[in-house]
Amino acid sequence: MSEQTFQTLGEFIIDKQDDFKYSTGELSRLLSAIRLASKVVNREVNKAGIAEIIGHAGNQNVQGEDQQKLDVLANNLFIEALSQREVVCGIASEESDDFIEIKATSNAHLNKYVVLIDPLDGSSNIDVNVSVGTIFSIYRRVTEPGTPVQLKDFLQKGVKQVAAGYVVYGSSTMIVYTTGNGVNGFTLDPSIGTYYLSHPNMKFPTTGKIYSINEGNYIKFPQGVKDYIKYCQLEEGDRPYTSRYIGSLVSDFHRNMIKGGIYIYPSTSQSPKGKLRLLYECNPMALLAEQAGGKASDGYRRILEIEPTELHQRVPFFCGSAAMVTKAEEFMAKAL
Ligand code: AHM
Ligand code: MG
Repeated sequence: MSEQTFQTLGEFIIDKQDDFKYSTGELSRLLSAIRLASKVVNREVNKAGIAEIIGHAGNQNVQGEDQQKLDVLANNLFIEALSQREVVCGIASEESDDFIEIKATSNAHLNKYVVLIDPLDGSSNIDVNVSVGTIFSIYRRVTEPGTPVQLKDFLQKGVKQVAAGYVVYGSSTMIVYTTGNGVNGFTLDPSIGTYYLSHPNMKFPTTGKIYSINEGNYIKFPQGVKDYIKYCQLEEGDRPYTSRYIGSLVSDFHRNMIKGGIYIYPSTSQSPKGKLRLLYECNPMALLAEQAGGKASDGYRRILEIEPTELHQRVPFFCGSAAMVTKAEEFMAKAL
């Protein structure tokens, strides 16, 4: 197939602009900023081994976890790209304690959007050459354009997202996103730095045979999760299922969306709220899952309906093929 028959991400964004209900071209500019920053991060991730930039930056993020140099770099690159398009009024990042206000430079552009981002998720995988990802979530601000952005602009339910997506820096680099009209995936041709539409209208198979969970924590899991794991392992019908856990949410989600499967990061006896962050990780993945015909829950409730109360809030996360998530929820309810 000649390259002319492929649609580039840039063309796709412009083509789909009119499908978007606000249709002002602003969201297109925002997505273009993410596209550009992802290419720079991709370059840095790819040369991490040789550039000797692997390692800890020496400070910790707000959750008290070690922050790696590439996290800092990716954070800065995305913030810089998003700040320059006259569209975004505020950015909140998993790597920063508080949100950042971006001031509009002219009245013509009273920046309307807030972006929440996990710039480099799964970064503990970098020094062993395993895939990492960027996750982003976009909302329209709820406060008046032209006034300082406020916390409440960020603390919106996931159902209010106008777009969400991820970049997976894997054996090939892909950007996968939704603006509420299905999910599309684009693969980067690194030789010319262009993303091409490679996975149009992505859909989770309604059920699957893969379960992804850090089983090493089994002893700390709630009874419902333990029972569901035992169900996955039982020799009956199409079971036992296959266990696959990369430890990189974006990659585990991406594989499960293509092959059919469930990802679970439950509460544990040590971390009753689980590990993953509602605003930077779970909401964007939940919107993608639902837009692809899948399902996302905290074991009992729809993720997208949860009212956020703080920026770095954590939540248990069950996400993937709809029938599998429903089955896991049944086990959770039974064990109550
Ligand atoms: P991070 O944001 O600090 O990188 O943590 C999120 C990651 C997910 O990508 C992954 O699924 C999970 O943490 C793995 O955690 P664990 O090592 O506890 O299984
Ligand atoms: Mg993360």
